[in-house]
Amino acid sequence: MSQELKIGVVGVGAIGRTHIERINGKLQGAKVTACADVNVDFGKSVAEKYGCKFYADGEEMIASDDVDAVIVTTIDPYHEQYVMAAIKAGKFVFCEKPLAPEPEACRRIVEAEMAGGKKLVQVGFMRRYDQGYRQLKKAIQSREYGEPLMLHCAHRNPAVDENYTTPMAVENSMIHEIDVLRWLLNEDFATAEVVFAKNTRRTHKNLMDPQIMILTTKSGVRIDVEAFVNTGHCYDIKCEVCCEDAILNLPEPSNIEVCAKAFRGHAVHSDWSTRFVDAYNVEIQEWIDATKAGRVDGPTAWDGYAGQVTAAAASKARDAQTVVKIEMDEMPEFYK
Ligand code: ISE
Repeated sequence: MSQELKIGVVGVGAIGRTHIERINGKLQGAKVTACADVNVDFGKSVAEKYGCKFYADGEEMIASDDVDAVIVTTIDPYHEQYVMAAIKAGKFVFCEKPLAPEPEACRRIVEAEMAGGKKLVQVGFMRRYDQGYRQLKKAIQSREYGEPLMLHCAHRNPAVDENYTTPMAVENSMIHEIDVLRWLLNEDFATAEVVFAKNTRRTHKNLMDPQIMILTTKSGVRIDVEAFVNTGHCYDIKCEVCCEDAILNLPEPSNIEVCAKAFRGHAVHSDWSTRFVDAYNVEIQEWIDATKAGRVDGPTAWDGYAGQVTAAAASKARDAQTVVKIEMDEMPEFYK
């Protein structure tokens, strides 16, 4: 396909709108031609702003000739419905993480995609497109520094609102580490555990913060991930990989160093949308290019399923305060 890819976006909340802006304003080879949202008045105002056609019914938009490919950015529980509609229409679909909140729903998507006989689904795990993580993966996979043995990671947000509860540390935040670490190390996890630190005074009654998730991979790599979502001061992502012959660290995003007022240092990010803005741009551009070439190059529906199986095990481990073994089906040939 050489002409512009016509994209339909289902769900025009914040992330949906930033994807529309990046596709229409920054990226090449595609245009958002339609959008859909259950909130009709708001959806219409977004469609008007970006000059695209509005549909109150997302499934109708997906089936229409107005769109060649679909982006799903609704709230998580509706992902399955629209991804399934895209598979039914035989259209490529990019779905923000998580593919679906429950592993069973992800599995249904996997089955539907395999039944259709063609990979169509990509999951929005944008960290795989961050230059720093890409450098780490290259260094690990080269084995120049020996085998990776253990990893120390941190996922720190400045603040979350009162709707963010204890399970979300795994399911909404550390799900990113679950995916990116599985991709970095190129293997699945064997066990999960989640322990609590002393609660920060900034948290509320429905959120234990910070938490530490401990994962082991099938080959025995040991990983700890700190989720501290009310640091009060920064958005900070760390990933230190201890290999046999070297310690590899995720680079800090670059920023000028300022020396002033008896202080020397550089600004740090305060939000994920700026920290990973380049990764999002690369992710969507690569998705557009692969879609036009008739391929899925990024995280697949199987990766979405594997992530949710791991997250469900970690949640179970947290609730029972024990170590949980991760049971996952064998990856089908279709995804290899
Ligand atoms: C949010 O939903 C994200 O996806 C961000 O990347 C993550 O850092 C944040 O903790 C989540 O709440």
